[in-house]
Amino acid sequence: MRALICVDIQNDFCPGGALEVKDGLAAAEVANQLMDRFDLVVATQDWHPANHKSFAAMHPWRRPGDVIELNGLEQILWPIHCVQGSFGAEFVRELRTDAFEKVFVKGTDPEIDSYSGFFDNGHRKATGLGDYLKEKGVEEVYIVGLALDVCVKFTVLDALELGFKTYLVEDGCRGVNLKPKDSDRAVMEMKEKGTIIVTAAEVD
Ligand code: VGL
Ligand code: ZN
Repeated sequence: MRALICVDIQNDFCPGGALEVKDGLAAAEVANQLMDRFDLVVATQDWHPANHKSFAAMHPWRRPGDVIELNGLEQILWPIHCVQGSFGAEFVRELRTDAFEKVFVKGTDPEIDSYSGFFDNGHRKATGLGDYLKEKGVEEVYIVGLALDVCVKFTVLDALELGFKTYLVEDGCRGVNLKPKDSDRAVMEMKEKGTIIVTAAEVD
């Protein structure tokens, strides 16, 4: 049993959004193409309360891109994005959301960020995605979405740690690249840790 995990393909991560990723809509296109090849399709959704402490605006004098310590963890500060119920938090219109068997929200606790679709950044709480996939008998996961160097990367690394055979569909991802080479570095790290890097055309 194999599953496709669509990570954070939301308006705020696409061009025009609050935390836009260059060519982000390409992730929706590739995800749509792949869905029919999978037994199970799930999604993650970045879903922050308006007072989430990953937002630079919650900290006097701080700017997006600054790094602070938040409850014992290093935290990059972001623009306000993916606020629960807002347009920016919705999946992009192009995405075939009807194919999602289940959606897992993350980043709901204002005190801790959650890049991975499986756990928060402190590995304190699970979203339920890991148990859900195991209950369904999933052994292999294919991951697409946004942003390659943030939430996709951490979702991939947790999938490996949970024992899934993990594939990154590289052309179905785009990165934020706060630093120019972040996406390249992220792919290298995922590969070194055992991720199989494929293109959508290689998924049968
Ligand atoms: C993400 C930064 C903050 C992502 C989410 O989905 O990659 N990045 N929140
Ligand atoms: Zn976020």
